[in-house]
Amino acid sequence: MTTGDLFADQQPVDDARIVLGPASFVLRGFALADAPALLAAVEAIAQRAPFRHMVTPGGFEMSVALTNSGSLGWTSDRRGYRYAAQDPLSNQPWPPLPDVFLRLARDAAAEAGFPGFTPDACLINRYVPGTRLSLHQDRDEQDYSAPIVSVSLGMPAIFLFGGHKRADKTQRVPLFHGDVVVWGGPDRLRYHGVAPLKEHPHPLLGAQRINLTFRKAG
Ligand code: MD3
Ligand code: FE
Repeated sequence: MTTGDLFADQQPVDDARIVLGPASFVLRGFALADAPALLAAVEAIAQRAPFRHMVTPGGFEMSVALTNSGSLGWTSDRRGYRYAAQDPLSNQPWPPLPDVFLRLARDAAAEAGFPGFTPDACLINRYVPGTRLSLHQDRDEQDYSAPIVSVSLGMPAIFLFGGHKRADKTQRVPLFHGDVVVWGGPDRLRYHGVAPLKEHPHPLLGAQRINLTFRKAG
């Protein structure tokens, strides 16, 4: 028996990266040092573009609250999902991407093999205990060759990483404060979601989880 068999049910580790798929990596703690600056920037963004519960085209209110930063922001209503340059609550542009966001997204993407990543959108999701995100694909962006970079802050969550079909088996990946995940190439359109959050209060954020996802939407 090889050590590969012994650890067959573990994720393979390559330095501090956990390999989720052919082009998907967890960078454990990559954003830890920047977390206070990232959270201060989120607060400033939320003063101009408050967190809100979007309504899906099917008429359901999402349990996750969200806002956006960048030249494009993701929105949803009865008419569908789309990226828009203006916040529909204010009819003003979304707050621009702060330097600390841009630098972290670019550095994390480069670390995972995607040099030159320049996002134009950051979706900011806010979870409280019991909140979940059901399995979905992210397909509202123009260019699937760009990766998505995600930053987890606050309470831990179980990320569900599926395959290319909704019914494919999902891997359960715990994500902690400061973790960064990069998804690209052949993994870009895989189904994914977040299991209902358990209450594990975090020193900086209390009973909340904030997730930033950086995208090239336009
Ligand atoms: C894998 N957010 O906002 S981020 C989303 O933790 C979203 O808030 C989750 O899914 C969260 O759409 C997960 C990670 C993520 C984002 C996009 C992906 C993983 C992805 C696209 C393809 C594959
Ligand atoms: Fe998603």
